[in-house]
Amino acid sequence: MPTPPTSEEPTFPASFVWGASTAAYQIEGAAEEDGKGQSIWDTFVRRPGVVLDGHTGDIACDHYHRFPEDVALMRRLGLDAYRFSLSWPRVLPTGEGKVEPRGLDFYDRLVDALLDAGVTPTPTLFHWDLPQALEDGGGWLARDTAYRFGEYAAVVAERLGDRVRRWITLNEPFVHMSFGYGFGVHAPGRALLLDAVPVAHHQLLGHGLAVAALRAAVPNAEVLIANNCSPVRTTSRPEDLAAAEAYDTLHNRLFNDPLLLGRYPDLSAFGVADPSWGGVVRDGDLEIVAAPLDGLGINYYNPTWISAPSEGAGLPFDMVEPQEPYERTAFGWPVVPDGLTELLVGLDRRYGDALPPLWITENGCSQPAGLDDPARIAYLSRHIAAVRDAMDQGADVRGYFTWSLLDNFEWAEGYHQRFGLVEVDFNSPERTRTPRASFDWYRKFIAAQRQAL
Ligand code: GBH
Repeated sequence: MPTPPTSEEPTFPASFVWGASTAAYQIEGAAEEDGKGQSIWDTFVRRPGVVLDGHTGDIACDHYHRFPEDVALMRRLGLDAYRFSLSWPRVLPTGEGKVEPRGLDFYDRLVDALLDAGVTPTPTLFHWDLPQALEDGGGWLARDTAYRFGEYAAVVAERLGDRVRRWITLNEPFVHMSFGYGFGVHAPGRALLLDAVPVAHHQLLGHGLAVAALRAAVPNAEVLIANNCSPVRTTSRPEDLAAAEAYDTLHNRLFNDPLLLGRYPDLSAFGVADPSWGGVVRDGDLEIVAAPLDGLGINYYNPTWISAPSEGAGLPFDMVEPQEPYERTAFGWPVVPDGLTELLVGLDRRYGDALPPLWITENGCSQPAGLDDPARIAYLSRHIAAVRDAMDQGADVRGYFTWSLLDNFEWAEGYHQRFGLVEVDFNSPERTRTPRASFDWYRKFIAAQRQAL
């Protein structure tokens, strides 16, 4: 049984930002409209067997055509901010060179509609839909892609920077590296295992180049990155502790250390002994990667349980199931709100003065279809309380964006997992939207926060 939400919700500072998140490929649809180029997801979903039931994002929520309805929902919800992503191939069909003005016009209209509704637009530049033309040149395994990303950031900032101040460069570079290039379960579908590690550096280099482009084009730009971070849990056996440390290095520190400390963690547990990773990390790169950030975005879903590697494991750890009988989401993910407190406080302890303000850029859960979703309400309430606990223990957290505003294309799961505050009927041509009970709960929660001030 889900824990019911407490009647007394915690109070947050007046400036705390309440938001919701989505991503371009997961909601926009209009995959071939207005000159948009192909992304790696447009091509990946056509491979047999990679997405459940062969679902694609061709139409998705049809947000490209129906965004005014979605902005009206956000206004009703009383959101302070909306995190969405831009489709790189909509703006630059081949990833570089010729700009598609109709693609930029779409984001221009969206930004204006949001501002009109009193919702702060908070765009992410890259949420996994790389232009296919760049993948054909090596994708994020190629250093050049980082430079193309910096140029794309400049194009977008030039157009939207008069109205958009807060930006997010990348979404979850760890997940893109591991699911996309390591295991091949996401686009571009490459299963390179540890040979995927250069993808981490090239994304981070692209991030740093984008930070510079945004600061050059946008007065008082505030730049964040959204990292998927997971607290690591294990037993007290020394071999388990060593495995947990290796996992923490790959999942969390490989991204946070270079961004915040300007150096990579020791990767010798992964057979990478040379600090330049065989020439991937060049002189001067880390200064670009470590450009000061205005905030660190955290996407939190659950902790990861690790034990010492079993015989023949290709990695220095095993991912295991927790022993405790946690409540599970419809996806089967364990519900562990105190993992979020542990994560935020842990970052504060680990990075100290080097840590910029924190933002929860994603947190939410998949629940069964239907409008009555008490388990989602309980999930949100408990995780928001966990953020408050972390703040009470010293973490500087400035905002919370729930994943997601709408049911959407959940990557390899297609439309089978539902994360929305708003239900979307993917069988109706109108993609009818209906707010769930959790929508109402969040609306009242946000209103109560304002009243409490
Ligand atoms: C995010 O990724 C994405 O940014 C977003 O696009 C996506 O829709 C959303 O989350 C929901 O999936 O094996 O049980 O320990 C989340 C990355 C990676 C988080 C897998 C949870 C494993 C759960 N996820 N992870 S479990």
